[in-house]
Amino acid sequence: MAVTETDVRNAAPANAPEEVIKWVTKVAEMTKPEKVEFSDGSQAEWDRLTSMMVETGMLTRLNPEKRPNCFLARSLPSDVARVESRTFICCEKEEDAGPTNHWVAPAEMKETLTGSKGVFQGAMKGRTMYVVPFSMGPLGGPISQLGIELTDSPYVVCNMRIMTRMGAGALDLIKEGKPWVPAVHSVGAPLEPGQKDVAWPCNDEKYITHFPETNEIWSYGSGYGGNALLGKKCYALRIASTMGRRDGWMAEHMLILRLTDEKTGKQYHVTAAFPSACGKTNLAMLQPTIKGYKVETVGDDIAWMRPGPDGRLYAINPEAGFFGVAPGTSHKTNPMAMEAMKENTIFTNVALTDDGDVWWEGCDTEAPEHLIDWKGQDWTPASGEKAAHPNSRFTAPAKQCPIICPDWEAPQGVPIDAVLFGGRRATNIPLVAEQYTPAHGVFIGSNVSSEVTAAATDVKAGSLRHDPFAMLPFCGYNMADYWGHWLEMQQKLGDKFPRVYQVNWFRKDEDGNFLWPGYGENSRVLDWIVKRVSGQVDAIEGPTGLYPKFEDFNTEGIDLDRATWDKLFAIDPKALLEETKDTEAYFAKFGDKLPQALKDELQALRDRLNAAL
Ligand code: SAT
Ligand code: MN
Repeated sequence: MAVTETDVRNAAPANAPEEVIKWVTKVAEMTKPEKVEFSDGSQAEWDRLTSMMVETGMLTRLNPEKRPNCFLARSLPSDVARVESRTFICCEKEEDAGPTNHWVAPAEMKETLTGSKGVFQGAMKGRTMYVVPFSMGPLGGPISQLGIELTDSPYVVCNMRIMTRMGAGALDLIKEGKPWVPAVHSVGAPLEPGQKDVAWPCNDEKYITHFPETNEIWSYGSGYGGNALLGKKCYALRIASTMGRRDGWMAEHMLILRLTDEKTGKQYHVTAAFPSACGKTNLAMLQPTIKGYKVETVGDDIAWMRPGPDGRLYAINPEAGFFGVAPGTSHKTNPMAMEAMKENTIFTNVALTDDGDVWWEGCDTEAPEHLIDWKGQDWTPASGEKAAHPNSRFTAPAKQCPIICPDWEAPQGVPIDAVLFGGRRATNIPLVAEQYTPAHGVFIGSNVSSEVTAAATDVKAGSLRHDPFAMLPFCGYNMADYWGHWLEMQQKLGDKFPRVYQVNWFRKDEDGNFLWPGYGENSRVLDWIVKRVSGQVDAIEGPTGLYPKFEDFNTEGIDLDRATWDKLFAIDPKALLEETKDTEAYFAKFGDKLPQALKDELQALRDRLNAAL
């Protein structure tokens, strides 16, 4: 029996607005779920759904003594990360999506998705359609935004409960008439009567689609991460970036941290953009190795920033949890993340130990004699394969991080003092460089490139690619217009706009060894940045920006000699001049939309490099 409006009405809580009931009914009539359920975000609901998934084999309950209220999910090998080639921006004009996005006209994509032969027709057959109201940002906050995700995946519901403020409170705000974004998600695996479900339903055909002009999200075929948790990349970055452009704010792929100078009590707030899986979570939870500083985490992935009443730029973390990369995370590299995932956490695609705990490459312990790997197979150290997928993840509540900032839920956000851009660059990009001018700061962001990681399935890991502002797969409109928006925001805020820094933790020597220890030692770089923004030290003019003087850099307790320092800042002007040709070609893709200021900055860089030859 098909779900009717009456069924939806009966399933809906008292605070469900009429327009929501109408919309849910419409989607149910098309996708034909067996039933509809409204999520309230309660513990009872979590307990019920996780128990149900344990029964159906979608989740494994971990040992409650080692990991209370924690679960492990294993996806299909064909569904382990974002799929950029199947991610679409559907606006009326192709040029508004720009050359870095996949574009399909809205009407055409709607036909593919919801037309009479559309993929969503009957997509939820045999499944429950969950109605998941959520807020990105603290409930009712001035920078926060609302949404409702319809999904046929209980795994998504439970992840959304960790990653967003999900449930009754968000629906109350929608009832009050606050705007909200409709987001529809299906794993694309309808069940015929009597058909047995599989542990990880999904479809080989995938569509991750965004309609920025009507603020809609439709996602089909994947149950994994950013493809399916639609509040994250789809809403908080792609849709929100277009909203921000319209309304004078910014949605950025950035962590947010607070650095407190313990001597003076002065607080600084820093945001930092790195491509996916380049250690943003580690930097957000940094344990300073130098004395006198305390770091607290506001967010590890996304920042929404708005000018505040004092003309400064204020940031909130729109998320409520961390969806962090597991491999490489240990008490050595990130003890605070390890603490955050002690309980109430969903692990996806890590390995299972014989005593019901989780394991991954680069965790605290050597590989045990036996594991069940991420594919559900027996594994031994002799297997020769990774036990955990390189993009395996933990979904953990942010409030469980021991150094979560007391103001992480401050509705008005925290004032930003500096913005960092980084990537994985083995050569030629110095440890840290400060912008010459605000426009140079935008040039630095536009010129980010990085060695590709495992966060997307369909880009070649290890290759170097442009990833401007670490937003390449996340900008909901033309990237050149996005650069223009940055320039505009800078102009609007004048000298109150945070200074931009380029950082590179990943530089290697001739033998391929990292020159910089990274992790907690990155506090030394933050220390210099703080000294700069508070006017305590001056800097050296270098070809790519302003560099620290060796004597101003805190080297106490670290074995950093002058020779290594010189290597960390060495520039090969010839090689970089060569690279500017590549930047020029990249910029040329944007045609007339490329802001003149960036052309000028490219020329200025060339002039400085030529002078350094
Ligand atoms: O997009 S995900 O949330 O799956 C992970 C990422 O790319 O940072
Ligand atoms: Mn990310």
